[in-house]
Amino acid sequence: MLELRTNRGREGGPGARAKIWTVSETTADTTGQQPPARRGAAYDSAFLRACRREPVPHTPVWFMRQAGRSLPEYLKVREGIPMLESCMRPELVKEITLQPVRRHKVDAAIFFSDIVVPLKAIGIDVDIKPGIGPVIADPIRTAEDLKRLRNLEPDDVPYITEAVGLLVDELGSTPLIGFAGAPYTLASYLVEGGPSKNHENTKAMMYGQPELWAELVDRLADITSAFLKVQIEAGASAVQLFDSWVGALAPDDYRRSVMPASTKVFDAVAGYGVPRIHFGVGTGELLGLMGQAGADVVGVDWRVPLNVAAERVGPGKALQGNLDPAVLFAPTHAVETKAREVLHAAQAIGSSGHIFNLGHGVLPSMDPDALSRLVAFVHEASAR
Ligand code: 1CP
Repeated sequence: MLELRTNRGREGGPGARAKIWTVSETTADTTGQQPPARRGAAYDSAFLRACRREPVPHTPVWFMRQAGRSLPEYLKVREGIPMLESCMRPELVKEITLQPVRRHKVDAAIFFSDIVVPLKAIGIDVDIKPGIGPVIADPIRTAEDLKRLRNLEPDDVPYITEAVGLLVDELGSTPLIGFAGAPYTLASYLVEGGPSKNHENTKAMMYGQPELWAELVDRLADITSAFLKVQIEAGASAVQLFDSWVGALAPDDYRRSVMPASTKVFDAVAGYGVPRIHFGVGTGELLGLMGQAGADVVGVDWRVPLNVAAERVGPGKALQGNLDPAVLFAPTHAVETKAREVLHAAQAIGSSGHIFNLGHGVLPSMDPDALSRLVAFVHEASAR
């Protein structure tokens, strides 16, 4: 069982409400006050230390999509509750977020939500259909459609603030990662109307109506920034910007049509001082640019070894990844051999600055025990 500690004690004594920080407090550091990332109970956790490229007692590990999917206890508490509705129930969000931390002993929790939650919160008709993913009733394809994308206000998502607050109180020294979808990936759902293999409509707009496209991703950057700010101000100690499908683009198109919007998001949350992680699938050719967009940590999928990724990203950034998720279906000895290869390749980054993860998310049919064994193995094999 996870030992549930409170982070309230340090600042205000047991029972005191965790302090909610604002950007002005964290950037106007004239009083010698430190930003929240330095004050939180998780500040010295292996995960946050690795994000800052500081020495760690062991390589920290967590898994993208660790909350939900493969866990029987998740399927049980979600029974009969539609996905998006479950994201709006703070007690349920807290329970689902904690489940993989208790079970696998991972070094960080990822907030249970979805990248389309902020879109739903501003009134977009979106649903998450079982076995499909997000489906948008009226796709956004014209300047008129764009008017439906208004800014997100904190009051639109009170359940997020509440759930994050509940979680940081329970998690104590275990960091909570907040997240959002990056402008390109969100745009791909909005323009296509749902999951898409080739992103035809998205690219047609990007190439054929560059001004409309720029306006779309700029608006999404503002919505995403607002969504991340809500999570940070409520106590998240790191954020991950998922650009899952941006690997569909060539570097020049990324630089011209996507990078300005992603940079806007990273700039918007820079003042908080919490580590910013950036991840996409199939982004081997984009790793350098994705780092330059403003990430402190670059997520790498399994197609590029971490030592090669380190060269592409350049100095000054931590790396996260990158075991092929499918390896988890092999016998334990094979999982350990492949995990050791990841740890070896990561040594190229230096003695610190690596967060172990999968190259993409946990798959629904994965054996949860295999994930728990992998966490223990990474901790043991990397112990300094
Ligand atoms: O009913 C269900 O259980 C639905 C399955 C599910 C879950 C558990 C969806 C639908 N979303 C989620 C939660 C979720 N989504 C989390 C939870 C925290 C964790 O990581 O454990 C996170 C981080 C996401 C983020 C997300 N949603 C991404 C980026 C991460 C990634 O995997 O690349 C994307 C692309 C989505 C869209 C989405 N939502 C759900 C599905 C099945 C999809 C992908 C659909 C597609 O293939 O396009």
